[in-house]
Amino acid sequence: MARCIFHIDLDAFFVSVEEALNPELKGKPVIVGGDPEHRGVVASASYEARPFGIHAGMALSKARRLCPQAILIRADFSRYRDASNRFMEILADFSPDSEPLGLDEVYLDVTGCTEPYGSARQLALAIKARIYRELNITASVGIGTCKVVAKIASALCKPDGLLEIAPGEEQAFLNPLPVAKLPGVGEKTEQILKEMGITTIGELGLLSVERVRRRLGATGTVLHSYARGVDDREVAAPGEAKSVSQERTFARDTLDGNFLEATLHNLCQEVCQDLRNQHKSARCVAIKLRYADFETITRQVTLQQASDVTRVVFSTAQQLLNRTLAKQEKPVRLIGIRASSLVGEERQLAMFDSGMEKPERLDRAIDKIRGKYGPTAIKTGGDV
Ligand code: DCP
Ligand code: CA
Repeated sequence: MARCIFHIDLDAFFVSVEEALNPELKGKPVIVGGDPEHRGVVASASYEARPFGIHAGMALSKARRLCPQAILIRADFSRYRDASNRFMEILADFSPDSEPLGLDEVYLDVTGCTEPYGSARQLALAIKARIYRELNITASVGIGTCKVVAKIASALCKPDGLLEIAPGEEQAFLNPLPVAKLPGVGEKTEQILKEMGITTIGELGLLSVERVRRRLGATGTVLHSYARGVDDREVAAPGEAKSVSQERTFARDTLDGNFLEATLHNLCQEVCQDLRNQHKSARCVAIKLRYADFETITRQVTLQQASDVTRVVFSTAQQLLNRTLAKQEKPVRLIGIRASSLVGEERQLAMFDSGMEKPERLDRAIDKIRGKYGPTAIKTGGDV
């Protein structure tokens, strides 16, 4: 099922907090910044100040030259922190899955939460209305099936906006936009892309990923995926991972089942070791395949019992892989494994406890060796 992700960003945040406290400021060019006598810079500019060319990061002295009538307010962070806390509390009433990106910006995964409101759009309107009622601040909301689309959408509809990109519309939405709209493309990257003849997101997506990677390294691979509307990152507060995953992109697309299986085995070992390090077990195991044409599929099963055992997770993943390969003969460019529905370890197993099953003992012995000598020190063969 397609995910439904909101990116919610408060408009002119510092300025809006000041305006809520002092409504006389509304409708006027207002700047919140540091100390003008000490080379302060603009932190936030009201939408009325922006047509003068004023933006965050600009020297206050310059902002004053551009718009002498602008009202300048010294930043008071305790106010903004309070407003931010209230903003986050409001969002928690709508979905448990939120990921703050700063004081005034949040991803909210509302997959499965929209029904009581009628639609994603109605839910977004309800959130905006609640924020406005309680904080007297407008928010802009981007709606998409992945983070990158939601984030770009919210930026495009500011201020007080709402922009929904329906499932399947991602590519058409992204294609005509300038590459600089992609999160992660700064001036330097924009310049490099320009030298490659690329100015729009659509053009970036059409390049071969190899070419982009050669010029921009690992970042290039990620940007290329985003440009194709492919972004599997989940919404999770830092330190609260809901899943553990690993994936590999191949240098060359492959149809070789044995090779895919061997790669999957290595990935399972890494994922299970992560689980054990975090003292977690997983109830769900999913594999992901991305084909040469970028079609991406995931196949998931629920285990009878939560597990962190490599052999258990691998044999499940292996079955999923074989079933998928039997149905579809298309070259694969990426394979991934994800363990989710994590539960804490019910029983803390002592190393080499006599009651331990053989595969568990083996995993723990490997963890110990890897802990000592590094992750590449040992790998079990494919038949373990
Ligand atoms: N901020 C800052 N210095 C910057 C950029 C931002 O202190 N260079 C602070 C002030 C902003 C807040 O972070 O109010 C949020 O940053 P945003 O980039 O979201 O900017 P605004 O909320 O001010 O405006 P917008 O309506 O464009 O989101
Ligand atoms: Ca903002």
